[in-house]
Amino acid sequence: MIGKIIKGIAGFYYVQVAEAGIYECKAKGAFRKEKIKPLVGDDVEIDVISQEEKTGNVVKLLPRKSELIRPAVANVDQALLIFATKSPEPNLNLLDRFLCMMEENQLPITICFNKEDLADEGFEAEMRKTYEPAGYKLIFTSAKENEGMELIKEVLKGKTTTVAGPSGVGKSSIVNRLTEGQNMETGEVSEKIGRGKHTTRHSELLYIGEDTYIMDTPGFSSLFVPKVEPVDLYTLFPEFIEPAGNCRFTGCAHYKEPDCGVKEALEEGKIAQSRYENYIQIYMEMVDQQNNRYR
Ligand SMILES: Nc1nc2c(ncn2[C@@H]2O[C@H](COP(=O)(O)OP(=O)(O)OP(=O)(O)O)[C@@H](O)[C@H]2O)c(=O)[nH]1
Ligand SMILES: [Mg+2]
Ligand SMILES: [Zn+2]
Repeated sequence: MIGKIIKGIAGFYYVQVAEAGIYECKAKGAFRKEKIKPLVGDDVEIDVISQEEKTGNVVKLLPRKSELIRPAVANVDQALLIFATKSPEPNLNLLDRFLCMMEENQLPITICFNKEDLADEGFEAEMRKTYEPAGYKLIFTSAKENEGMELIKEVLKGKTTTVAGPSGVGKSSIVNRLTEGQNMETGEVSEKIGRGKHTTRHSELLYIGEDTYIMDTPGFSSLFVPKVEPVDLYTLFPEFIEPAGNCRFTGCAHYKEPDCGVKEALEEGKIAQSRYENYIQIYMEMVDQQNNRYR
């Protein structure tokens, strides 16, 4: 039988088979030897062990349309990147790194700022000014007050979407609003550390409506660095690409070079200051890492 992994916990994979329901499966020995770890979202072939107890073995992994390492999910069509307007304070450097990672994986992205009920005046306008030039769709929501859920539903319709974002921003709270009933655990934001208590520990695929699925994922916030070469980093910042065509030097790092189209766009306000600064910071890290490699 063919099914989809909707959850993986402690060596067990929960496989949804269309009409038949959910089977608790282990990955079979031979299959494990290939060292490919099944991911939530994977389409798999299973052998049923017991029809009564709904148990089986995962025996084959079907080809993946897409895969992400963090969060570890397969076959998603797009990402919903969720940050909070406050509590935890949005870290735009981290946000830009998430965006780079999604761009690298060629996943369409929508940015959602949740906890709109806590937002400072002017926050929305500032974020629109920062991220709309890159072509990202922005949604402002409050899971608490059930605001903006229709906007999210529009984006999700007919697709499989993974949520991503730091802990405590309200990913599970939003997923709960969208799924009504199949409740995900949510956790208080710790007063002391200002982030969630990592309540979501396993990714889970949930059904929302016809052909429409969402994956709730655990929050994470380590500062990952893209895999591209430093000279290509700007290609992960969509609004840098056109201006970079005006740079005098090929291989321009858009840093100290004269006659740089990206810096001109920055001065003209077509690129946001924070986007440029985060680009430079990530660029420097990548160069440092490369130097360390050859040392
Ligand atoms: N004020 C306010 N609080 C919210 C909102 N959405 C969620 N919260 C609260 O924020 C806290 C964290 O929410 P979760 O949904 O658990 O956050 P998460 O992103 O799933 O966190 P992890 O699972 O740790 O990654 C909970 O106390 C929620 O009640 C909102 O729109 N406004
Ligand atoms: Mg959660
Ligand atoms: Zn340049």
